[in-house]
Amino acid sequence: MFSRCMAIVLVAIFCNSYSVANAADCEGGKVHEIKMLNKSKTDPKMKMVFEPSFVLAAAGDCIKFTPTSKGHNAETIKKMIPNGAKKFKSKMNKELIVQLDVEGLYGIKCKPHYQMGMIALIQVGEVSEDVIKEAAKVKHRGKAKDRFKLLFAGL
Ligand SMILES: [Cu+2]
Repeated sequence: MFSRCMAIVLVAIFCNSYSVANAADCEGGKVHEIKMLNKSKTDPKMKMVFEPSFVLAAAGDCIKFTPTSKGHNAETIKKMIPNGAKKFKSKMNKELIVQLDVEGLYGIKCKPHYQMGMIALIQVGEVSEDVIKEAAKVKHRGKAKDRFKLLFAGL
């Protein structure tokens, strides 16, 4: 009886995680996880971060935003999204899986902590110098400014 219950529990866990991974219909694309954190795991002095804050993905890959810490969301930044791509926005403290089909650069922010520098950059596919220049031109406030500068310097 015990083992039968265990089996049911295991199947339930398996089915649950399977359906979550399947929820975005990633269709064979790779899933890249970005954690939303109060404190960086690699540099504890860094507060309010997406980790990793830069992701290189292929067209059709999915990004999974995980609310590891509470009090965060993830949403696209105006003018930092490729032409023809859909903007997206997660609810506070909720996981969001998005499939990115359009190549280019996506700027991401956490609404409550944008000024504190809680931003991320996602590159999908190859991007031209012009695309990088356009995205790098977007003005930012507070710590978001410095963190974007660092991310663009790495492209
Ligand atoms: Cu946040």
